[in-house]
Amino acid sequence: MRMKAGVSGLMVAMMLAMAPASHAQDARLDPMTPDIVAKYDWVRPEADFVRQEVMIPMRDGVKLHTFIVYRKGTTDAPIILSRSPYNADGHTSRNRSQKIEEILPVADKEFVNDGYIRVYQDVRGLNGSEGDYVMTRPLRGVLNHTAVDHSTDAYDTIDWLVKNLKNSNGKVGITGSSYLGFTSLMALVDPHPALKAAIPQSPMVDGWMGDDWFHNGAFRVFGFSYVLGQTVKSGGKGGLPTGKEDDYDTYMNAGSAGDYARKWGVDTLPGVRKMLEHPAYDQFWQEQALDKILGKRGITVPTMLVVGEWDQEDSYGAPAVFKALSARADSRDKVSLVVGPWRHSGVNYEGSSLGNLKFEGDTALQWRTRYMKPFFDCHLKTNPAPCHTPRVITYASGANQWEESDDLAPAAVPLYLGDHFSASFDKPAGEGSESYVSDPAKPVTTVPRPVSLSGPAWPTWLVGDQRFVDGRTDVLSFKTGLLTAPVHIKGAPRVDLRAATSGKDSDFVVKLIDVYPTQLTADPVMAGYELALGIEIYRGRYVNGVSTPAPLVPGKTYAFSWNLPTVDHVFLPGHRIMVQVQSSLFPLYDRNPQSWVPSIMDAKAGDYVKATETIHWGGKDASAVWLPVVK
Ligand code: PG9
Repeated sequence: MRMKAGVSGLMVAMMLAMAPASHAQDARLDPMTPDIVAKYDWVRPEADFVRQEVMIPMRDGVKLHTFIVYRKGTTDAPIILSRSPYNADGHTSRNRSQKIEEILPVADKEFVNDGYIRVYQDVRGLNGSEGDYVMTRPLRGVLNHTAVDHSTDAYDTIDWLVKNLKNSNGKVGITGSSYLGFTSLMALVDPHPALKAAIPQSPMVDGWMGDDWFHNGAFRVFGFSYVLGQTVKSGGKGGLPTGKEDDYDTYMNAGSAGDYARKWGVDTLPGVRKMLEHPAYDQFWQEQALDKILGKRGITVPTMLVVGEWDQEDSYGAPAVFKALSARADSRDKVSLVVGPWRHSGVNYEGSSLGNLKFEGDTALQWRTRYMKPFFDCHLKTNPAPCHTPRVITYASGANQWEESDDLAPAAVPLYLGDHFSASFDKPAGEGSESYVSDPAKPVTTVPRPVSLSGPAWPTWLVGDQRFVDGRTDVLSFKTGLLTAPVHIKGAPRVDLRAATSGKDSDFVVKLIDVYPTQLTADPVMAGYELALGIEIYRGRYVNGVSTPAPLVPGKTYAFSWNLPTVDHVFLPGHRIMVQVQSSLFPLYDRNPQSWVPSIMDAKAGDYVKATETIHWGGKDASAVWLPVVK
């Protein structure tokens, strides 16, 4: 340090004292200090919440990774738990904000702002949790010989939470959509006494009947991509490396589902093999069907089941559980059903529109504030107001209004198919049939090509305008005249298709469609629109029993019968009702070879043959869609 003239000795002493000590220079990091550190706490002191990360021990010693989030100062608080395969850390760190409403999913806002504790947990074996992962792990019993399942894991988690969270009031609710809906339902089996309410949303209930993997025996090949992403530690994320091609071509070029799995190297994954090895409704599926399991046991915990009217993944589960529990005197009053105008899991997001459809305001928020919050409040708060939960809460699309009722309507009013492609509530005077050729080399596409099943169109494909198949000779469209009065349906329409095939196996797809007026100046996009209220497939080989596939007798007329998804819809005057029939819905579902093969998963190129499909109308074989008309 150079000194100015005249500086006193005292000043020199002071300046030396202020200079950085030489040992501080010595404390600088060695340039070769490794740069990776274990943790950064993004929750800063100014955050308006507490976010605890804990490992909760289960009865078998496995610890499950769990995040507990609540607003600072929360006391005497109910807990809402979700058990997820999709990363509890991610569920509780949206935006990395310092505001609680901004880190949690939007649907949690009303709860944490009203003093709830929110808990998200990684299911065993995934993300931060220990243990082995079995996809939708079956309950202990025939398929699961271990001591643990999602029912015990929920029990042990709830036990730990109520004993360790000093600011809780000891009451727990469970909720979540899809896989999280499945884990919510599992918690109802031998539930912990502190579990006071459940809201399973679009739960995966039966993977063969009509949830994620199969629908009435027809297989959704793109499930392999999900399995890859969820069950492979390294290299699994990002889906199959099929490129950006049209899925219609990609699946067609591969051949059968088994060929597709082999082509993309996923045939050895246990999750894929389990599907390939169980094409029929055998014990593997029967023993996992949660509607059957809960129907046998009943429930003790008040449960509100939720499903979207256009749920493209799990439309089957919630209504099936509602039906099974409603049939039991001990459970009927504990279960309610919500059907809203949503896509899969749409209830947790903004709900004022879906594709081209517009509703009256944010229907998802409306449900959350009018029904979900009061339901959890009345069961979980310390001194709650009494519960007034309607048994059935539905949004009537078409009329665009919420409805409360005691039950769905039975599918009791036949809408008959008739001559000249007519449809009518009156049985046709005569009888006859219409035919088409179904060619597995040119299956009917699910949505207009190019198809991307994992692309942005997937969540809204069910509300797409069905006019795109007009003109195909392998799609039959039967329709009513202009309606002069509203037709209100609330429940699951039932297809009764009297059909014959020239082949030995065949699929049938039925779409129930609201045809909008061709002049619609108020909403030109909807002019002439063909809006499906349900699109569902049925695999013919199961007509004599879902676990006993058998060849069809060529030319014999069968009664193929299956349900369309549960809806609440008003067909307005000036509209028409249409029923479309076809024999493929590709590439969403694998192609039926239409010749007999023991397992369609392994059909070979030469097995795929054209078949003539004949749909009967009138007389003793009167095809109809039975509508759950509200009287
Ligand atoms: N539908 C998804 C799923 C549920 C259960 C098993 C596999 C997939 C989901 O959205 O979570």
